[in-house]
Amino acid sequence: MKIPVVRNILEVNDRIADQNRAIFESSNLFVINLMSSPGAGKTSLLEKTIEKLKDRLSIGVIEGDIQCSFDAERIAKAGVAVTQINTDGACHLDGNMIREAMNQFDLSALDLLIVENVGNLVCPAEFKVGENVKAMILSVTEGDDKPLKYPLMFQESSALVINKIDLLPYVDAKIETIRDNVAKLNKDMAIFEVSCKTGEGIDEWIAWLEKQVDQAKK
Ligand SMILES: Nc1nc2c(ncn2[C@@H]2O[C@H](COP(=O)(O)OP(=O)(O)O)[C@@H](O)[C@H]2O)c(=O)[nH]1
Ligand SMILES: [Mg+2]
Repeated sequence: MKIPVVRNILEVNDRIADQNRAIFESSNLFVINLMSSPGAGKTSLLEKTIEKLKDRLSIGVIEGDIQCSFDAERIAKAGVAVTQINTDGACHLDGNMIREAMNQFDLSALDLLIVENVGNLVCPAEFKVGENVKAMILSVTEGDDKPLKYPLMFQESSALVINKIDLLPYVDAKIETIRDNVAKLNKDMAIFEVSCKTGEGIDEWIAWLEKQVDQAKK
């Protein structure tokens, strides 16, 4: 009995996400859905991304959290429009929540909308929200086996940002092992090695993101 119910929820969500997608497209707006486990560095990467891109692109951010608005406050400080969604216990964002939040922006004035999903390496990968692409972060402190343990997110995402490389000397994770494991799941994944702390590797990520936005606008 439960399986059809789950499938139903995903189908309804897909329909709403497709409607969101159509609205974003009519506003000529590129949307990225950023996912990771809690603490991998989503908000830190957003802060760096905003710093580098806000003079070139008009950026909006939707922050998803179970509760509180700490991340939205950090993003507001970075100087772009932000809306917070509190999921009240739900472990992912869905199309409906995004529909509510996107109405808070003047979408036609934006070039890039970044959705920071709820910190979770499983559920967010199952729910489309109307994004052009999904991207994810894995920090080196989480271990190099995570692609094989949580394959769906790695399969669904177009880009992987390996964060906290400044900590590599202190952890057992190996970048090569992460890359080998990802290659077994998603050969097309763009992979970036970065440190949001030192700024290393951020420019390559920015170049990829800018290219995605440009290509979508053509
Ligand atoms: N050493 C180090 N710490 C980082 C890096 N990126 C983020 N952090 C720290 O990791 C913690 C979680 O980061 P945050 O951006 O809030 O992660 P989120 O929960 O995925 O949004 C914070 O204390 C950050 O300062 C990094 O590249 N290196
Ligand atoms: Mg965050």
